[in-house]
Amino acid sequence: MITHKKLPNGFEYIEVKNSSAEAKIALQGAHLFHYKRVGEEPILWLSEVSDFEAGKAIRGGVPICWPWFGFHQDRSLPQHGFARTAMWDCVSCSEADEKSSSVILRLTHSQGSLKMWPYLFELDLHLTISDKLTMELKTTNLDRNSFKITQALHTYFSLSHISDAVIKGLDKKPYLDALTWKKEVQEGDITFNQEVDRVYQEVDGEITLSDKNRTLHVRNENSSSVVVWNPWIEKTSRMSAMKEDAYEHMLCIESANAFDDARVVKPQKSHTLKAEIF
Ligand code: TA6
Repeated sequence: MITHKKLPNGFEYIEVKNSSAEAKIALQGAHLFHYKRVGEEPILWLSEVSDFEAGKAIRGGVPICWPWFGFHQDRSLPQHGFARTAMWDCVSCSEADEKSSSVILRLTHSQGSLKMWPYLFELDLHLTISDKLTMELKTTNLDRNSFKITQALHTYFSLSHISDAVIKGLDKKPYLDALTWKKEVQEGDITFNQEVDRVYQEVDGEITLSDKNRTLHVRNENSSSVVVWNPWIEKTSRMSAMKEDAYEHMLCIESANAFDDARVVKPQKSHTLKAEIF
């Protein structure tokens, strides 16, 4: 069952329920803020103090960072682009069968977007909700000129506890440490006992995230970069819409086209960043 809903403040979202999973997606930012398989704890982390307000990004779930990841040269422009606070249109909602539902949301250029980024575009997020979560972010260039994008499906995973978390699949991968801006190489599995903010490059295989209760798999397509982020204690205390212990139960593993993995999209051409979580 797929239902359009509104919070008391008018904030709109789509609720999906089928026999394998449930999900909630805000029209603002095409922001998936809840995904849970039947009989399991939620897979996505959502801040208990997140905003659900026009113009403010939801803290948690899967924010869409587009058409730039991170800071823009012009610091007056929003970190992680404008797509996550823009209003998207619902193009289609359908149920393949009782186990799988599909939702497609679309963002196109506007007067507001052209002031920040001078290109004509169409951006679709296609979500397939079943016992596997599939996210396909398709950028189509409607402009006469090519444009370059960086982007991320900025997924916040929910954890039993950060001290239980182990990431596998990035051994020997180069990464840019965003805390020092130095290039490093990963040795072995990733575990957490301090702030981590890294952009892994040359990623070409499956990644797993294990905690006390489960192992999740992340598989990306048309992407060779993955961001791993946990703000730990001090950064969490400076973050918006996060309780001081939030870092203990969230970890971001972001399917990206970031830094060296930026993509140029030619006129009338498309690029689709795909992530599967299962
Ligand atoms: O993806 C990691 C990161 O770039 C961190 O540096 C941190 O800033 C995080 O994103 C959250 O950014 P936000 O703009 O949502 O507060």
